[in-house]
Amino acid sequence: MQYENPIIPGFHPDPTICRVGETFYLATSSFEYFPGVPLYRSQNLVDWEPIGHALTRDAQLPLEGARSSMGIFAPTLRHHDGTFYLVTTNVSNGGHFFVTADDPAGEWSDPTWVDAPGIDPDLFFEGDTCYFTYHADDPDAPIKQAELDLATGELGDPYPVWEGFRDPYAEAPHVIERDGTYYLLVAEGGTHAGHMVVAARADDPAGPYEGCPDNPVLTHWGRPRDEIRATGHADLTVDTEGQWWLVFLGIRQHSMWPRFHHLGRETFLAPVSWEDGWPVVNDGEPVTVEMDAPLPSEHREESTSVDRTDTTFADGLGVEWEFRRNPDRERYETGPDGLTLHGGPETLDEPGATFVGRRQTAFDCHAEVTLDFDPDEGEEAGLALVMNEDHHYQVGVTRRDGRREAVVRLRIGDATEVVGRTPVGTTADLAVDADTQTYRFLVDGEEVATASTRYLATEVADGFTGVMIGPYATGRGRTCESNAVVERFVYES
Ligand code: 6LW
Repeated sequence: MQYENPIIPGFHPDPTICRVGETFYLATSSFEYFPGVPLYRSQNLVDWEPIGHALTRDAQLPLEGARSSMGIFAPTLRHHDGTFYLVTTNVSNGGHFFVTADDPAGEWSDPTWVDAPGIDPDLFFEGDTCYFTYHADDPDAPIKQAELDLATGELGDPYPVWEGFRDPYAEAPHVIERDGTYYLLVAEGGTHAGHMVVAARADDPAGPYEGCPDNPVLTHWGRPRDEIRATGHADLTVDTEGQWWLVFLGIRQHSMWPRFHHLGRETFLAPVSWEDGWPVVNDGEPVTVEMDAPLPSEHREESTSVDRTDTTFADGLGVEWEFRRNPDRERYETGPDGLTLHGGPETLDEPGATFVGRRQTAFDCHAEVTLDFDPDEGEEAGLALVMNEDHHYQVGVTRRDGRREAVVRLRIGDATEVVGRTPVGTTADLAVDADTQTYRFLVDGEEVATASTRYLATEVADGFTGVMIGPYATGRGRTCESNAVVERFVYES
């Protein structure tokens, strides 16, 4: 059956997957965004339904002071004895912890904290033992393991399980069992062009592990012209037909030179076969956008090509919406008028700005807000494209020298520039039309300015996330007196 990669487009790095019955569940890392750790569900590994987040309460996800691309790093999602476990690391507050749930679409527990260094924790259950395997931030022993007491979060004495293939910074370990053999998947080479997946196996979950003679089992290193690059950080699952699958992160780079990517690291899928007891990914071939593989159940061709949000916020914020760090909830009111934003003194140049976004999931997309806003002098509200506090673009309504106008402002590192202005009424349609290279900003249907996508790309902005699109409001140094009402938001790729 044909399917398209990425299976979950837009900023969805470090995917982890498990299957319960005929349903697959997948989670990705979320860094400074709240709620944290988005969760998805699928029957066929290609059509994924968002079912919410694992970390929905401030007590689970303290992001106070989290710098951009810090906060929540890679998770592992597993199911054991009727309970879902999600283990991850808040690198900004508290370190490793796990939460549990009976239904991943429901509420998850408060954290059980686990005291160990490093990132990328994994859980593997065998009998009454839970093995906690992690990147230990120790070049002499990058991947360590210890037995975990699930009741207390206490760890036994850690021990090294594998020195890795060739990179002292081996990370992202996952232990998976197949036919009585224990496999260790690890990422090496860093999360950019050198990224790779390497494998090892053992007769016991605690090792000793021997490396696959054909490592790396997946890499796009050395393929600079491929659209898909940086493949790595993988997790394995098997479907009900016994077909194995690898989910992993990758990037889709712009087709022109030099290569940039601004959608972030996305989630990809490839089939896995086994030869001499070792995993072979996609028959040893590079992963492509168009794939053909024996999916576990019917896949509706058209379903993955359109990602659409069209909302008046009458039912509140859907699961696709996330805030940058823990939000001041009084600044966001949904109801029959739409989403009312109360701008604070913070602009998008600083943490705490009034902004809520959803992922940009395709190079070619359209986003639009219908905004009802009559600003006082210096107040502003509109539609923003955000990578981080130092790299963001926005089209907003403001008042300057008594005149109400729409402005297009670009923040690119140390430079901030207003690149377009036009008079505007108290109700305005503010839109962005995007393709691979360019964002076009429109006010009431008329193009006001354009900007290159490349200056929001990871290669410029750095970091682990991807562009988020959504409404913002700011008093630009003081609290807004005027409320900005987003009557409607539309996003379509
Ligand atoms: C993730 C680690 C990594 O925890 O980046 O490049 C971190 N590899 O595995 C954030 O995605």
